[in-house]
Amino acid sequence: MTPQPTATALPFDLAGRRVFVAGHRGMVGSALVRRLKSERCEVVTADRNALDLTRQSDTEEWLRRNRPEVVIVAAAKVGGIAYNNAFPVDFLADNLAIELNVIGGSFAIGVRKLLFLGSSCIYPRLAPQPMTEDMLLTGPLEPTNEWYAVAKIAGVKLVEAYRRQHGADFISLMPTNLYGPGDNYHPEHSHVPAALIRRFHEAKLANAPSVTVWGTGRPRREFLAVDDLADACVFALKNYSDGRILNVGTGRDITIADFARLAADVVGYAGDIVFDASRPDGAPQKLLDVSRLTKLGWTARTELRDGIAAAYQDFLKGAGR
Ligand code: GFB
Repeated sequence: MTPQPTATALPFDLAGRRVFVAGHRGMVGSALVRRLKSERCEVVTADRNALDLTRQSDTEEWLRRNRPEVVIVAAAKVGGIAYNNAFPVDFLADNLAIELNVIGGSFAIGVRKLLFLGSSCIYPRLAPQPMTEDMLLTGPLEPTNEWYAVAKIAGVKLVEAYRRQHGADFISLMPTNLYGPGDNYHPEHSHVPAALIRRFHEAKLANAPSVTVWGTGRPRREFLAVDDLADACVFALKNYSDGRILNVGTGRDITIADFARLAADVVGYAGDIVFDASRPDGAPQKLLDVSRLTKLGWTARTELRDGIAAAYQDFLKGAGR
């Protein structure tokens, strides 16, 4: 039997609700678990060895048994520019499977509210900057991460489709590039903030005369602290119910060269920075227009330098090993 949607009034109250954070071991999921501690809700999670979200019947069965009322889809196969480029099947197929299973399974058990996390790479490579939510599907994607982007666009559309066809209170947020505690510090698979924290740290210890940064250093990126994203997710769960996607960022970007200098400074590396232009730059600029979220009443709080300093402390605590 198809569950009947229950109209949800805003603000949506999280108090007393069972909230499933799918992907709680990842950087985003663990920030969500931290943030939800200050809401009076019950957080439920599933360990990877107990539940593989790419398996449909297992996921459906888990959801039926655990009956969350709220679901946050923070589970995804993620990685930086090189990882995305090298494993197209994994990025496309795993993410599509997770989306179908978690979103479809949530609807099947009558979940009251679901939040899906997309990515700023869903927008066209050469979208006018800053990118508004309306830029979705207006041009070709950046080739280095189009597999991931196509999967995330499918997720966004699935959420929209459940709302349109069944009136489900499902929403999608599009975070910009993220960094923070719990990041993946793998030298090849990571995103640029974690990669550079590790590389500058190791160069500092080795007294290396120079550090290589991929690409030309000219691309511009907007970096959001993951704890700010978690706060935006809680804000959106409570205050947003609309089929339109919602960008989450700081509204400010920086060149990779300037970001590398900032990271080197935070880590305390004083040697040279050289650029390896044989490595891909990816999209020339990714800056989100965050005015819709700002008008709703949410803005990012963490200054980039402070956030990178906190991420470095996390790395030093052993997260990077
Ligand atoms: O973080 P990143 O891999 O993701 O790379 P994207 C950002 C920029 O940093 C690119 C440069 O211009 C890279 O060339 N860069 C410099 C480096 N040094 C390094 C390094 O050591 N490692 C990495 N990784 N980059 C991501 C997607 O694209 O955007 C994700 O791959 C996600 O899946 C995210 O969608 C939002 O910004 O290029």
